[in-house]
Amino acid sequence: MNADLHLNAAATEINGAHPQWSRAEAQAIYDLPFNDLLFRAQTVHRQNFDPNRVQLSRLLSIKTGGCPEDCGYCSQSSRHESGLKASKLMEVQRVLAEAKKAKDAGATRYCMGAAWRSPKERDMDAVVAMIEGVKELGMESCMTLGMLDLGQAQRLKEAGLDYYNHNIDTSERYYNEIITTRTFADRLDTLANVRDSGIKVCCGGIVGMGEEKADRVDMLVTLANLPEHPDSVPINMLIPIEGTPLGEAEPIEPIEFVRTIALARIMMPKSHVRLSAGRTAMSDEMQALCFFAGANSIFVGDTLLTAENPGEDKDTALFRRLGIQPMERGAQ
Ligand code: SAM
Ligand code: DTB
Ligand code: SF4
Repeated sequence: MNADLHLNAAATEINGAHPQWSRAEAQAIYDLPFNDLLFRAQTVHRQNFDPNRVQLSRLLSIKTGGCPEDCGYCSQSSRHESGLKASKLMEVQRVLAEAKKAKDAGATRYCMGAAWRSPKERDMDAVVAMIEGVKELGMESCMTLGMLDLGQAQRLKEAGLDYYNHNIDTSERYYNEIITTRTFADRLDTLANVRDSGIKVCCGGIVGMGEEKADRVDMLVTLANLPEHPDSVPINMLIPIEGTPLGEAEPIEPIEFVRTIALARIMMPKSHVRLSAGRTAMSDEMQALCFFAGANSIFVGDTLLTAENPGEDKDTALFRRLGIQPMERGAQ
């Protein structure tokens, strides 16, 4: 079947909302000849964004390790022997000093992550102070603290939180192979609470966890069929961590990864698709293909939460070679 046919056939409008996707439609696009897929993804990208601008986010782990959850990929779960040292919630002033450095290095969004199942009441005052401080610096704020009920989400919104990251991680079908301590439905509940409180949603997943191609497609179909598309869609490539159940996982084939990015771009045309974890294991050429396929956000800095990231020098050099400019704050 040719690409144009899919262009017209794919996605059905329901009640004037964004198009709903069937698995079959999405799978057919994922499977297009690579050049057709990339051409189409780049066309959608150009209709919605400046193709030569990429948004820069900076991550900080505000509470590391000792997490009660059993996510099979994660260095921070207390159930795996990753050798990571657990630490307590960071002091607000230290977090804000790091945020200031990130701002000076060009990041427009500051993302703070905690290894919690969900935030505890006793931690909320500090978390609120962190959000307020990041906002005062003139950066967008993002947090990822685990599950939230509606009241917690509303409290974060009142503090001025712009984005909340909570990933579905994989397809509903494959999910139980990776995490048993919280369900796929729990994840969707948290996403609904975040959305209903008026905070923008950042939601994506991980590829390269031994899933099938159909799982990658289904994960994106779930995201694209949410009541609203997430504002940001982080696509992480598994960073295999020694001592975790996925420490020996086979790396994903790079072309499959690029296909995943392209499908995300096509199905969620106005979302920022983030080329997220795993860039240290990618060649410059693979990253360039991901940008061509519609990725337009990255994490900068030499650490993510606990794992390595390429760092400023490498990214500056890559951007120069590709003629890419950082996106301004709040710009498309
Ligand atoms: N504890 C919170 C939670 O899980 O909701 C927030 C932090 S958690 C580390 C954020 C996301 O990072 C996970 O949902 C997962 O998608 C991603 N992630 C964690 N470890 C990873 C790894 N080793 N490789 C790739 N992505 C990873
Ligand atoms: C997301 O999707 N990726 C980021 C962010 N959201 C919080 C985290 C990546 C973590 C990579 C592994 C680590 O640093 O421990
Ligand atoms: Fe805990 Fe989040 Fe890691 Fe899961 S991904 S073990 S919830 S820190």
